[in-house]
Amino acid sequence: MSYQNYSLKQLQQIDASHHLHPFTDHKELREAGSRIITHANGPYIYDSEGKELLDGMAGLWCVNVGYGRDELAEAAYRQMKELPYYNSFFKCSTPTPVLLSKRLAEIAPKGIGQVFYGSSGSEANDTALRLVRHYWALEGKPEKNRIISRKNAYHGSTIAGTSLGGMEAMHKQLGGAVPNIVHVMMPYAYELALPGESDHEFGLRAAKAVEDAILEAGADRVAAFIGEPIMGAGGVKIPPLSYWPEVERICRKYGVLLMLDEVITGYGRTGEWFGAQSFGVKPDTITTAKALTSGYQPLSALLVGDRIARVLVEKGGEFHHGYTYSGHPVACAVDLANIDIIEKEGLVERVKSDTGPYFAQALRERIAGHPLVGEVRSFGLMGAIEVVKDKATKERFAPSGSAAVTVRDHAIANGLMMRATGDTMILSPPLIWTRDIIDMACDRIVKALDLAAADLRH
Ligand code: PXG
Repeated sequence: MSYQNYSLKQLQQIDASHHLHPFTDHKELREAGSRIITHANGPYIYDSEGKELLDGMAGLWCVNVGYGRDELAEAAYRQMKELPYYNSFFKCSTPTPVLLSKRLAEIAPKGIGQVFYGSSGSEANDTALRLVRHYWALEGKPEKNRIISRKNAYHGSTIAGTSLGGMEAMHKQLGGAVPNIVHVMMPYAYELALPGESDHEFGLRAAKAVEDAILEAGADRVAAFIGEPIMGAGGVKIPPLSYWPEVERICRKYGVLLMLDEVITGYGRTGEWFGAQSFGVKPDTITTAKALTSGYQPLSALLVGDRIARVLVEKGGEFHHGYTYSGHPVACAVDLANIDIIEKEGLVERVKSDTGPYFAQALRERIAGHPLVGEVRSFGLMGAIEVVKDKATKERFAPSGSAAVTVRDHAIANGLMMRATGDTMILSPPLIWTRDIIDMACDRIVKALDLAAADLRH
């Protein structure tokens, strides 16, 4: 590629003139200019000024095997030469999605053996929404079509994704969500637990909100409950261990399907292949994307449980839904190579028994005591740091969200790419991070917190 012929300034000017970015205030962006990432290797990304940054977010929660993997590039190259594209409509198929479906069925929780492909998490959730409604229609219960979700959930940015999600600002701009989706409280103990309430009790109370919503609508009107095992974009909100088994019990009691959105938690991040396994629940659908290909190709896979698949097959009738790129051969070839790497290098096990516990300990021992930090929490290689003005009262800095942005900017200036969401700092690094890299990241976080504390005091 010949971008080297352009200066940083020129690239920024062209970007500002022609490129509309996602989730961006374009006035602000055009004043500031964008940060242009030009290449990457292993755990590092590099910008057009040559600055090296440790990528604490694995791209956008996706580059689980790290950057610069020749195997993935070669898998794409080979597949493009052999068969760059053919569709899987009209009773056609191509070899790579066939083989990938078998592979995914092998690593998915037991009883989940079918796969529907798309190109993004949003598309997969659109599929999931249609599929559960279609399932109940096939079962002769078309009025059982309501979906229960959570406030502050993120399920994508298409109309279905936004509607399923519980992000207020997104709903406001949507001007009319898909009907019959309701949102209940999230399991976020740090802000929502009552004084004296244990984590366990809080988890049960948050699950009870799902039962209340089912009872309010009437169980014969509720199709499914959808949730991220750990809320990601909403701020790495880790539910108490009592939450998911209780949600599952409630769903089973009332005949409500359980849909897990594992676009972030899937493929090793929690120390198991899926968050479902970490929290001990058996969902009816699992939405996956992102780390499915470690972000090297756009691909999503909705994993579908046998209960739903059986009805689709037994009752028949067309499911009127699909995408040009459903089962794209190149994306599926890259995915097969990606799963090979995760398996060969034992990355899931490494997160569970080595780097995950070490990460938790490092956050606890090195970050939690900082005066700006209200709480640290992590699960596997997903972590959050709550930024507060007062540790004891949990008072935040005003305006809301500004303090975390200050910390983030210092982290980036000191060589660590992190995200700030609201007043929460987030980490979701590649699963190739070692103990040494975790130490290096913590050094940079401590420095960023110290510098931010000095700024915020003024
Ligand atoms: N579900 C979950 C749980 C996600 O995190 C999607 C669905 C949608 O995936 P696509 O591929 O359509 O983007 C996501 C995506 C952030 C951020 O700011 C998070 C996501 C996307 C963009 C930004 O943390 N998650």
